[in-house]
Amino acid sequence: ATLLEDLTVATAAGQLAVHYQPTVALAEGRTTGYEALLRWHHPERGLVPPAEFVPLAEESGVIVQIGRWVLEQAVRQAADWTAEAGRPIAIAVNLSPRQLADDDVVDLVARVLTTTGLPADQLTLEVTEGVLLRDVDQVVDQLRALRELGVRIAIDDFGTGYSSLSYLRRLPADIVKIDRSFVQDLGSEGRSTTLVASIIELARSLRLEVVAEGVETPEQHAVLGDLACSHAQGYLFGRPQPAPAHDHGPLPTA
Ligand code: G
Ligand code: G
Ligand code: NA
Ligand code: MN
Repeated sequence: ATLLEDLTVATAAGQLAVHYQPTVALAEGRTTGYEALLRWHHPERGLVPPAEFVPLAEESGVIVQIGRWVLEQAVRQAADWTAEAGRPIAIAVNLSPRQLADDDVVDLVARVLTTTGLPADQLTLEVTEGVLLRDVDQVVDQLRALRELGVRIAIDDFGTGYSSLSYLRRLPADIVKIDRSFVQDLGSEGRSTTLVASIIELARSLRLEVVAEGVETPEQHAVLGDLACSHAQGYLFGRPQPAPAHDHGPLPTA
């Protein structure tokens, strides 16, 4: 079978898993939420990286079904963690261009929030500049409708695209995630530090929250603290990991 044929049955076969990576509020130094990251345990090939199968899923459209499953799992998990922790635990879910273009996405998100009881402001949907390669007016309409539900929108991998500033202008957003390629050189390379400082300042002026991605060292952490960066993710704080194992069962469909 081809990789795509295998992927088409992977959800039903229980081969997909959602892993969770913490997001930390730097001032308080505690976890405020998690990003959901998809994993595929292929029966013969082993762990297939998302970089290999997400583009395939996107191109074929299978991402719509898979993405719905990820959203259901992740939002349910955040609702459980919130109940266990006794404080709000946020969840960020990646939304591909195709998923965002899907007519049902707003209803789907609304239904998953209702079913799980997770407050809408605890869900962030992450999009990349790839969404601008589609019908921009439709994308903006969908993002507005999602925000009207109370959900937050994050621009992922910020700074790496050809048009980062233009998508800040065009897309309704609440959060920018600074791509890890900038964070990598923090402290050791003057230009990267200046660039990250500028992105943080820009975000502040636009009243956007900032998440620095890919923080691996105490030095990077310290520089981000000096720059008053609000949130961060990275191996220093936690790797993507499976949620504590217990079966949540299928979500009832409305
Ligand atoms: O998970 P890393 O661990 O390897 O993720 C690699 C890429 O796959 C990232 O660009 C990430 O945004 C994407 N990705 C991971 N999980 C999902 C998902 O649930 N949906 C979509 N659309 N992309 C995902
Ligand atoms: O494109 P997106 O930002 O959604 O993808 C996140 C990717 O970054 C995932 O593949 C995740 O496993 C990876 N990642 C998360 N934290 C770190 C880190 O500290 N270092 C590196 N190298 N990768 C990271
Ligand atoms: Na992401
Ligand atoms: Mn990213």
